[in-house]
Amino acid sequence: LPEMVDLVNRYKPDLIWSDGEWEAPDTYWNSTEFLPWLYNDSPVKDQIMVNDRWGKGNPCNHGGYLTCQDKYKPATLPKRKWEMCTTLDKKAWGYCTSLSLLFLSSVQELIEVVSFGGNYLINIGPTRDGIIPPIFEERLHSVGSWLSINGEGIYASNPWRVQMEKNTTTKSAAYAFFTSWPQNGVVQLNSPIPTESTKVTMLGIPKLLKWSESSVGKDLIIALPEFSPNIANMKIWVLKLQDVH
Ligand SMILES: *[C@@H]1O[C@H](CO)[C@@H](O)[C@H](O)[C@H]1NC(C)=O
Ligand SMILES: CC(=O)N[C@H]1CO[C@H](CO)[C@@H](O)[C@@H]1O
Repeated sequence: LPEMVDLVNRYKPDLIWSDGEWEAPDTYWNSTEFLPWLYNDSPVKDQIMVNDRWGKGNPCNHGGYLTCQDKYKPATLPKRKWEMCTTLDKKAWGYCTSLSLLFLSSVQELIEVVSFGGNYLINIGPTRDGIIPPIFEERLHSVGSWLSINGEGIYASNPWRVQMEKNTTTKSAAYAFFTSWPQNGVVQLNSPIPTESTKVTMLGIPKLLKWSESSVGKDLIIALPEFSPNIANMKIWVLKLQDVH
């Protein structure tokens, strides 16, 4: 408890990610003393955020936001803010010399998590002397360069009414993410309902795309640009749909 109080007073964190709670109840860990102090009297009481691992039985029940178990991914839209915490090395949270099961890209998982209203935490293990190996650096940079073009559909977005077509929405637009370029150059979406003022663009490309509504099934049919742009070397493109229901 004194160490936790010291950490907070000294470093004034925005977020505390507690772990290892399963060994004992929250009363044993003194979480029941620490958390009230943190939220009521600490120097970070107005901005602090915590996860849900503060004692046996807490995860998925109590907490600032829910992490449940590692690599947790809900099947339906959760009522509360949640987080998927996962690793770039499929097998390890710490640095492991074999690195044999490295994920090629995290962007697809990122958009799935965000479409369900989650936060995405990617763990990488630094080496024993504190270095982030270049292979991890490359993976993180590639997520960053994809976000520099497509982040508009990720940051400050809220889950849309439909998740399976992987849409998120801000106040003014819905975003549709797709991961394979259709051979006929046409994307067909059956959830968004267009209006007379609907505008469709692809993030990273300035011009408006042509769209129409199919007579059968009322699908929104969108003509993609003639060539598939190589957006940040990643085969995940984002359509921005303005004025759809
Ligand atoms: C909880 O706080 C008490 C009183 O400060 C202390 O004796 C005990 O070691 C703390 N428990 C843990 C697990 O840190
Ligand atoms: C989880 C969720 O919202 N699923 C919905 C996704 O969209 C399909 C079809 O539009 C619905 O049937 C699902 O319920």
